Amino acid sequence: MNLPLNGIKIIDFTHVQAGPACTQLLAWFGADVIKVERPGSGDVTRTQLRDIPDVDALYFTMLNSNKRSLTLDTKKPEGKKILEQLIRESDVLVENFGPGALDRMGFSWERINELNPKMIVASVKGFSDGHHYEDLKVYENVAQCAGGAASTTGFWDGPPTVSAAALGDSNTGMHLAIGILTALIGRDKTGKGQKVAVSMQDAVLNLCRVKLRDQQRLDRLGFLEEYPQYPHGSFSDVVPRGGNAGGGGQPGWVLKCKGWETDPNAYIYFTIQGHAWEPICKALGKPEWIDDPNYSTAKARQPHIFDIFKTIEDWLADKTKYEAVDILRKFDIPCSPVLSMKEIAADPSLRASGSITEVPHKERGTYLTVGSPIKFSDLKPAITGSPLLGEHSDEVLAGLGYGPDDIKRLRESQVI
Ligand code: CAO
Repeated sequence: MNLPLNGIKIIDFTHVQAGPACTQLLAWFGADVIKVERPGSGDVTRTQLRDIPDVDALYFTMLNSNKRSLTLDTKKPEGKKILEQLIRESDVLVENFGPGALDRMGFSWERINELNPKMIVASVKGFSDGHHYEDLKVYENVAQCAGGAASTTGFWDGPPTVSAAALGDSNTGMHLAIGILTALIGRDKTGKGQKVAVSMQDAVLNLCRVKLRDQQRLDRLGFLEEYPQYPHGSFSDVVPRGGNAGGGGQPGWVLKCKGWETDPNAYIYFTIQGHAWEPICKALGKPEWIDDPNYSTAKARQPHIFDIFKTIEDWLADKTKYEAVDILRKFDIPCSPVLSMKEIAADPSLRASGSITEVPHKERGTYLTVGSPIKFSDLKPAITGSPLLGEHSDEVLAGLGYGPDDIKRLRESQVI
């Protein structure tokens, strides 16, 4: 299949999640992604949280599909030489090492630009260059705390809370992918490469923009009308944690359905969209609420919104989450069952669309992984299994002109 990124060669100098998520996306769309890994050990996620002894962990396999793996010790002179050769003939180098690691290895932006002025160098770091925390190493939850997500997630009577969604890792990788594609288009116009950087703090913040909106509204008004703290509770001078409240102008909450006592996910998310009030009342069998001045406007409803949610929960008590959504969807009410990972893994629609898919792996058999969430009319990426450590070393080196004897020697001296 002729894929849009065919012909784009990427040196994938990434590890853990943020960088690999970015390069995996580009590999799905046709780029030749060569993952450069330390001989003997490789990406740390190969061994983290293993479910099968001595086999690459799912953490690794689910972030590195469609790639090739080259082992290379880039601190050894011969390893550096090979990396230089790769840089000369590649389009993009992506890395997410700790601050300064690439420079210490001898591959500063200036040096790479000298080797290949068309090269795009894309980096993930915890904080932006020049930030007062620029020297810090960062993992997912650290980024969620630094980007404003943790202080605004959770319940008001509990501590700051991190999300299970990889806002710091995969989200930063997606931002970086957009940056790389933009730089590639820019290079078509200028003929020049450039440095592209995304910090995890900035990528989290970019998703928390409504909370920055709320801080400004709070500064001006002293309250936030859509938060559960309004009108009966109190506000301080910082955006509070709002539990499961809707983040836009629509009140919503996670509501119990039949079976919630034993099933931790027997819930739906229910949204009271302003103009859907009439259908909501009809769906709930409460037609008298439609014109009641205590209920008919969003403002009138807010002081007793939790009583309204309680009434909806009473209505939900004899309905499973699926039955409830099947009724509510007929009334055009924005809602969804709270789905467990087990339900998602078995969801036939997600499988049919390719959003989750089973792929073969040389050592673990097939494994379930995510496919492209981006759908195209003319492209359905085929997801292939992740490479074994160094699986493609020989073929990549042969492509650079190394013969079997050279490769044997490089292996014996642990350069690859
Ligand atoms: N050959 C030789 N050396 C290699 C190598 C290779 N193929 N690949 C990596 N190394 C070396 C690096 O050069 C570095 O050496 P120095 O520290 O001596 O310069 C060393 O390995 C460690 O790299 P690191 O600092 O990136 O690794 P770490 O485990 O200490 O830190 C992490 C991990 C993620 C905290 C850090 O990389 C980081 O902050 N990255 C930026 C933010 C980020 O992406 N975080 C996401 C983490 S989860 O997605």
